[in-house]
Amino acid sequence: MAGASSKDIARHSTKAQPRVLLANPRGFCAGVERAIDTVEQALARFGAPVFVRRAIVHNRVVVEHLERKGAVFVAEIDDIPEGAIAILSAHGSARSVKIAAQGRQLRFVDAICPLVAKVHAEVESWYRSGRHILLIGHPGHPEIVGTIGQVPAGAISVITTAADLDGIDLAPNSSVAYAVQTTFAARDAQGVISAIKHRFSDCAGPRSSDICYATTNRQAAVETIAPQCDIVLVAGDTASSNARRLVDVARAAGCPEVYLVSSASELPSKRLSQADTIGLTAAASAPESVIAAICAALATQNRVLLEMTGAKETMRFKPVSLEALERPAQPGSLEERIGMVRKDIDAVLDAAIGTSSTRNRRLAEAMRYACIGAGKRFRAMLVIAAADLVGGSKAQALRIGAAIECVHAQSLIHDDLPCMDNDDLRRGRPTVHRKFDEATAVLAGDALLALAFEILADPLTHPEATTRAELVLALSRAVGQDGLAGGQMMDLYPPARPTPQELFACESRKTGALIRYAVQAGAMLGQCSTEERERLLRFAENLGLVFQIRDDILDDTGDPAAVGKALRKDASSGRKSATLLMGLPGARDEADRLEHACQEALAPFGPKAIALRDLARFAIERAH
Ligand code: GRG
Repeated sequence: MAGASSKDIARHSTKAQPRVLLANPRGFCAGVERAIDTVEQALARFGAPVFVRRAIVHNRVVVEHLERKGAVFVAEIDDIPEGAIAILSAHGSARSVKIAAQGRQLRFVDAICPLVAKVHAEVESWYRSGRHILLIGHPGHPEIVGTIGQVPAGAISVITTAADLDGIDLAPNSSVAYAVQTTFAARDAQGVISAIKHRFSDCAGPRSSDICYATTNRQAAVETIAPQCDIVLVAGDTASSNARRLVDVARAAGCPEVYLVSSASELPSKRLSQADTIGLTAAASAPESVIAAICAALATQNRVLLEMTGAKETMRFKPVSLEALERPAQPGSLEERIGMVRKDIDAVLDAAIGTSSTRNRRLAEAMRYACIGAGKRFRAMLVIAAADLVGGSKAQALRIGAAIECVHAQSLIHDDLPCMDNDDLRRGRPTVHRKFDEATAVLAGDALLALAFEILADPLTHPEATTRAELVLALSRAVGQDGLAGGQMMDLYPPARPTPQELFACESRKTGALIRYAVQAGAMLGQCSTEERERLLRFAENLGLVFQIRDDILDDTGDPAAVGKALRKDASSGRKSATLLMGLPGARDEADRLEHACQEALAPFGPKAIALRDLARFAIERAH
């Protein structure tokens, strides 16, 4: 705390009502929100305990809140039981930490702030280009320890002030680069960077500042209010570097008395009661609950709370994927089989899109983005399982599966367009029109649809022209007026009060048609009796409906991070879904009934139908 005097406070005592100036922005940043969300999502999906190496963010209130939910905070990887679920903190971790986590067979994800990850990438690239790195930061801080740990020992020297350069034993013509701790004081960093540039003529630096937007904005905001304040309160933890920097900045800007408080119970009540103007800011790791409690305490002193204007923050980071926390697939399990099929399907699609230099690169890129590397590959799995049941060729089934995935990708691209569902996120990443643009999205969809038919009509898919023609004919029907396009129209323009039958007629086309086609096409590759073919079609009809009802249930109850797209849209958009029409319990009962019908249709096939049976179970149990 800086030396304050009651005289200073008296300077403002003529004002009518004592004030609190609320610095803006303050509190949580996008990286902190993402890290906390990672722990909470992991707890919600996998249950306690979820181990976290080090404080996920430097705030005791946050840590205790997560502990109550079942998070266990540990100092080192060795403190975590083998095979457990673990999360690495937002400050970033040295490579050796990840190697240790792999050694203990942990299922772990890294909640590193993407802006710290950017510094890691810069440091690594400068190391590779032969530069010595001067890292401006506070020695021993976890972010600095993590950044140093990206490159071999000795490749980085940490400095905090310009004077520290005196201890660096490098000739002035050495090739160097500098990086900065993301929570360093912006003004202090400038001085050190100038000194580095003055000393070394060959000095590289980051293209944009390493100091993060949240640090910069919070420091600027407190700097603006501090000169008008008798006291500045910084909500935050003593372990938090960005909190301590806010204290430094407030003091440097002329506030005589600055307090770092981790909760309302630490407020210096007596000093506050003597102050006219109090400033309040909060570190990027300080939760809103603490800020609100401090405001409430200040409001009881008959103070007027004034919200100051400041930079608007719109930064949001993609959630950390929790896929790595899933239990490793057991050999021969559905998950393992899906994993293998995914690689094969991606390879067929990649080759089919091709790399011809005479074609439009952007179009090919958008096509690849839409159909490779994501998606459950449920429909492709169905073709392979159905073909296997009737003794068909796996290679042929794979090509048909790839063709179906092209149509599926096209339907998702178009479904996401602003003229339809207007979605920004699909499969956990920006939709095609968001990543590229609308025209590219429409054309990528068109080209994928054409590619689907090209794959089917290619003799590589089937040597018999009649089978190829049947495959093409059946797919045309599955996508046209009686299939996806017709079903989508029914979905977009439903009757005012649809009956469940009308809803199922829509879903049977929109979603069911492609699922039916997958089973039908797989069955075309081998031998089966008419009765068996009918059973397979009955299975597929019920499966298509289960799949869509599960989709409706997920829209109502699912986890958007797991599903990878915006949820709860059905109710707000007025879309008629199974849960809306039948209620959640009714939709669940209907899905159970349909799954039972699926299993019944397969019963006479016995163990041969295990793969199809697994897929029906998956359709009803899936969380994404
Ligand atoms: C194909 C000519 C043609 C037109 C398309 C836009 C449209 C017309 C139809 C919409 C079809 C649609 C998006 C139906 C929803 C089907 C559904 C449940 C999709 C989600 O499938 P998943 O969960 O997705 O298998 P992943 O990402 O795992 O592949």
